[in-house]
Amino acid sequence: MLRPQDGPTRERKSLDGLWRFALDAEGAGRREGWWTRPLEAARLMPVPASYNDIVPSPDYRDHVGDAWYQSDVRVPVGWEGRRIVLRFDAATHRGTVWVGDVQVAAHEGGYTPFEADITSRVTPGTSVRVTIVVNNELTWQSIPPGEVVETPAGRTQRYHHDFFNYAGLHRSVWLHSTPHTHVDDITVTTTYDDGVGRVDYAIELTGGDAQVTTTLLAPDGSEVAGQVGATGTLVVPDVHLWQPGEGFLYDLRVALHDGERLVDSYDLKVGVRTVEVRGHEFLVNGEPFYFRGFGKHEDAAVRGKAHDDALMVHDFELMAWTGANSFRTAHYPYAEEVLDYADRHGIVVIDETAAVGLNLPLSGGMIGQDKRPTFSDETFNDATRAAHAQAIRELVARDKNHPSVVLWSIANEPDTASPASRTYFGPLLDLTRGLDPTRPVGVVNMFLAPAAVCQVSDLCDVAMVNRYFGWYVHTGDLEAAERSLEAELREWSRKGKPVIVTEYGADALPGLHAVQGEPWTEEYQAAVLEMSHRVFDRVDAVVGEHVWNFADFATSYGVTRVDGNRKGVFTRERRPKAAAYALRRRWLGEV
Ligand code: BDP
Repeated sequence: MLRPQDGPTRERKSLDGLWRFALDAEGAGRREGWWTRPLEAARLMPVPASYNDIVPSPDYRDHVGDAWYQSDVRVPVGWEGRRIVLRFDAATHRGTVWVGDVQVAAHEGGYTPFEADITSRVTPGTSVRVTIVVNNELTWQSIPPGEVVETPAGRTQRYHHDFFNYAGLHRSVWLHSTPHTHVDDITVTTTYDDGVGRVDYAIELTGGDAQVTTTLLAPDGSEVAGQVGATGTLVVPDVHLWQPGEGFLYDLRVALHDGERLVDSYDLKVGVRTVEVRGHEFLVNGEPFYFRGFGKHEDAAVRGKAHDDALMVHDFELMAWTGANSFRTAHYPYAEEVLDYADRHGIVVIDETAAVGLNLPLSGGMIGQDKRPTFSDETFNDATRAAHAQAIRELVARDKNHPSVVLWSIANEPDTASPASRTYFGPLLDLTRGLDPTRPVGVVNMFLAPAAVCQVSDLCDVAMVNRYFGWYVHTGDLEAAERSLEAELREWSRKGKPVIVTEYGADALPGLHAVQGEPWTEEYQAAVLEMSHRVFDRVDAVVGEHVWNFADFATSYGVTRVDGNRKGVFTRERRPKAAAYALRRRWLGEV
């Protein structure tokens, strides 16, 4: 699905701002038709934002169920005769949308966009009521999953993943217009040989017939290649590659013509690069690439999981300050603005679905609390897999053209010690490869499924492993941790694939210091990283280190969480802990 853009044939209008808002834990709104009238007893809620921390009340923070947003939207007068589309960049975890009294869209999954053609429902120049009910319940069949349980306190949301279940309209809302005959989708794949680039493209158009032309433009606006036809190859002499550290981008301009008349036009950024796994190596443009960086979260005070350009640019600047060259979108697809930024700056991305917590023996760093089997008819079943498959389809459809994305992660730390995980994941890995044959794919492994136990590692292209030696295992004993980490990574090396350590680290409370190696101190967190780095440097198959986490983040409550997860090398306010300086020393050679 193409993003809205302004251009010679297209226009977009942001609907961000303050919307009328009402919580509806009882689900009355769907029975009573709240979309048919102005929301009663509404308060104003910012969009984009998670609603949970905006109002200081457990009713908001711990809300389970429906939440209604409503706004009166004026359709630009100049859009007469055009196709008009309403788009939500995200509604977490599902949303149903009405324009006036009519339902126009329903979407499942809180981290991918959806839209509705509302041309027949609106009149340019007039105002229309837009209502969306957003629901945050996680079930055995949602991605991510969870379980709503009845407790004396009422309905309570439980989940096995380690970040707070923020909800609401986390990303922008758009009204946009296109011509009726328009470019509906673009798929681009790239390669090069001997200095000559190839951009293979496929254009889908809808709404009528038109002649398709494609032009590839250099950043100075000069034309480097052009072609007629909905599918084809653009040949780029003296290609300037997209490289880690140098986000060189061309513009692919797709134009639809009816005779001389321009019908539609869409510009897509294109980076020419290749990705390949060969033996123990992960190659970008044929060169071994070593991932240095972080698992991140979309998380900040007040706004929760909302996208925010100021915070995004600051996070990228801080990553650059540490010397990072890459990150993983743990544990869900991030806002598209983040991938655009990564494209432009040559930052490498591991792109992850929201399939986190498919692991009943494990929960937020605690083991053995839940004895039920992970995969069964009553727990994660065929319907879960169908929802998971849809999450993969939407991720690939959204992000397939980003040069920064080099690897798909279709799940974080599922229970791959269970034999049933193979039947569950085999078809999903095949599906991903079918959707995108150009990128490797994997499943992020957890410590209960080491190399000899994991049921899916041979189905993955890359070993992505999360390990907490020195923290959950061998707490406070870095010598034992170093031996165990090395032994384990050597086991993984024997699989003959590149190994990326997608998580390692330790919690630290900023300001807590000790001269001895005491867990929770800043010194100990830095020492765990340094110990891990010594091991990584001894094991050739290790081609990447992503510290968990870039910054402290909110979680559900638990005895191992002190105001959230404190494994950030930055605090939640983005102040550095000692570990951030340790990374600068390693990644930039700064002393
Ligand atoms: C891993 C998870 C991650 C957690 C982390 C931790 O992948 O989401 O936050 O451990 O315990 O199990 O800090």
